[in-house]
Amino acid sequence: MAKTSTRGPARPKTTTVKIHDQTMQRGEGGELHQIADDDAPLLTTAQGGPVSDDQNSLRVGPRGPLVVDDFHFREKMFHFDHERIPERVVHARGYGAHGYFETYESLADYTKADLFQRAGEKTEAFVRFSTVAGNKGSADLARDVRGFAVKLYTKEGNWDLVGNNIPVFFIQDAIKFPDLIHAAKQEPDRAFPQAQTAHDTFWDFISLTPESMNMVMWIMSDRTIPRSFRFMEGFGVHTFRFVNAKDESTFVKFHWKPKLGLQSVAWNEAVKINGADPDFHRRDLWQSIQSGNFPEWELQVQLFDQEFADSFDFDVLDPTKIIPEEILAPVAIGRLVLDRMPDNFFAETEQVAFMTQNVPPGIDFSNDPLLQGRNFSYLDTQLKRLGGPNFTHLPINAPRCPFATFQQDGHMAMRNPVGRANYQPNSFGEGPRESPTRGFRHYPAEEEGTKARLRPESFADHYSQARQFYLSQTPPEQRHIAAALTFELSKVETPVIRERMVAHLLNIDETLAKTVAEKLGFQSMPKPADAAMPTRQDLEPAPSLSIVEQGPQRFEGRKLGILVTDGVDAKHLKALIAAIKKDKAVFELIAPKVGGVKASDGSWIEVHHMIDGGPSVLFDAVALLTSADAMDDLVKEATARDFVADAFQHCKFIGYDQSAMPLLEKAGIAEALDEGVIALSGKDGMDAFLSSLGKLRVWGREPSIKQGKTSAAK
Ligand code: HDE
Repeated sequence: MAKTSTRGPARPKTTTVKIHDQTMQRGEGGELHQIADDDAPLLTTAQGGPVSDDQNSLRVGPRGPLVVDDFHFREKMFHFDHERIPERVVHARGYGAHGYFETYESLADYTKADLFQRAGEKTEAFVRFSTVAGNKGSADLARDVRGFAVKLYTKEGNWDLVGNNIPVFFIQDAIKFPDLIHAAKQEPDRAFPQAQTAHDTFWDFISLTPESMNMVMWIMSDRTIPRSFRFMEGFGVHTFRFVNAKDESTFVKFHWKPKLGLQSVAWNEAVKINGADPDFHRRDLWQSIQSGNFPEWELQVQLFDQEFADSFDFDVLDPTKIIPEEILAPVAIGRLVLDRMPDNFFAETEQVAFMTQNVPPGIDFSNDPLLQGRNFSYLDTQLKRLGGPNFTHLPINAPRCPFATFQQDGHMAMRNPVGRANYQPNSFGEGPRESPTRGFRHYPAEEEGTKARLRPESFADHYSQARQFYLSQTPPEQRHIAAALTFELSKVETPVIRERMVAHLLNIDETLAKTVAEKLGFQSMPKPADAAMPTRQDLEPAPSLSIVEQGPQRFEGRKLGILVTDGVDAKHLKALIAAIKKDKAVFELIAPKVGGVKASDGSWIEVHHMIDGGPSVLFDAVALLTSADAMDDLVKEATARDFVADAFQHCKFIGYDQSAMPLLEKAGIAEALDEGVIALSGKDGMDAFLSSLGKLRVWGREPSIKQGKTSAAK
């Protein structure tokens, strides 16, 4: 029988090493140990037990088996194996930030909601932006609707305004939502494509759902490829009610307007951004908040009564329709500022639970069947995702106002009521009480009718607003819609689905339908789709529907990419950077090597990216501050040529130092220079470049690029 030693095993021999400014222990196997000292806290298990060694699991002999009484290993692995929770069934990919909402003026005439009673009142907020179809790890610039979900922690409980960046929706009845989402997400047999609608099942469903045609125009527009969350509008979509202290109701539609104006990217650019930086939108929000450039939106409301609602042919309860802002001007009632990133993505952004049914007294629902279906659905999804009924105990979901319920127990209960009476009424004088005056009272709408499954006739006009949206776009935006439809339908393998879509387009705009049919290579045009109601031809175009019309006319909040080389004129660079900062914009430097460049005055300039890592798609405009000496090498770099060619193709403003001319030539644009390619020579050149930047894009360049009018294409 082997002798058992009464002594413990010999302690492994360790040596002390210095790595940068950290003192560590190197174990016998070469592994590094960070040992607790007065400055660093002691590592423990989740039960609080102190841990002696987190690098090596417990084993018998140096090369022997692991042993099961290693409770530290077991607990660490157990927890790791359970780190994931189900991703959201829709809107899985998202990013959030904290901030506040500030009320402009009292809205007491319209609503008794406490947050709208006092001018200057600030209410804590959390906002989560998202894409709809893609999985949690999908790229940010998928063509998709963006979620714009706002949680306001009011003094009368949480108000969740769970909206999108598009004011209409695909369907009119919540019962169709599972079908829509099944069709949009990856196909069930092959599990692709994810995060895109360019596939058969989506367009099959859409082409058989005429009520989605208005939304189709919106999703094929550049609204679904936003440049930044910061440059997007948000919409409550449905008609809600404000209810005042006299129990009078006013219909209300909510619109978030970005202070920095609207902006989207080009489709070819979006595709490349997804490769260059799949976290483009996350990084953008992170960087702007961390650097103190807090994004801001104004909350505007369209207010109307039943009589006004009745003046339309369409129904204000139909979420596929808008009331154009030109017909009913929105009123600004407050502003939302995002000024703090979460400390922890999972704890806050992933675990935040939005629910449309969270409304404070003074805000109520209309009979929009989509909204009412949502009010029913959102609670289930939180239970599934967060694992139990106590998700309101999580700090991100807990109200900030005092609250008291008789709810108890359940998974992970962290907050159980004290005392004997856990019910009411009770004889012990314990626990919270209801209040007929301060409590939420549902608006006493009078309803009547026969119980039936039906769609009202007032929901039957599927094309008029789709046409109005299309006709409200500027020519480049109309081109983008045609191109997007062509691209998406070109990915549809079943010809009859393509034809059915073009048949719908014929009811929207004949030129659009013909353009798409021609680009798809149709041999003949289909007949227009059978329409429940004819398309109205008399709806006035509404400029508020165009992104370009609402452009900011300034470069604030945008990013200039400055390509520099050794020998860059230091004074010139400094002047450009100062001017960009003055415009409240930001810049990043790109160079052949990430270590930096030596400027003309001998100073060393550190840069943000090497050219491969900082392609021009990541910037709103670019400047080429080069030197003649560096040009020989630079023109040989394919990525440097792409940097310029892409910026040109994506209709960006390009400022260049004369030394960069050979690069423009190699990029194939030297002979196609237009008003967007500006020589930075002298103060005049610099001023011309800077004052152009606010236009953001030279869309007028686009047709000539499409026709290949660059020297490279000749
Ligand atoms: Fe949602 N939706 N939705 N939705 N929705 C969810 O809730 C649902 C709809 C929207 O950042 C889910 O917590 C139904 C319209 C946003 O966490 C789920 C219907 C609009 C977010 C759900 C709709 C939205 C969601 C999935 C049809 C724009 C992300 C995870 C009646 C006005 C919120 C979750 C976040 C999330 C159901 C339609 C916006 C399953 C049944 C219309 C921004 O409950």
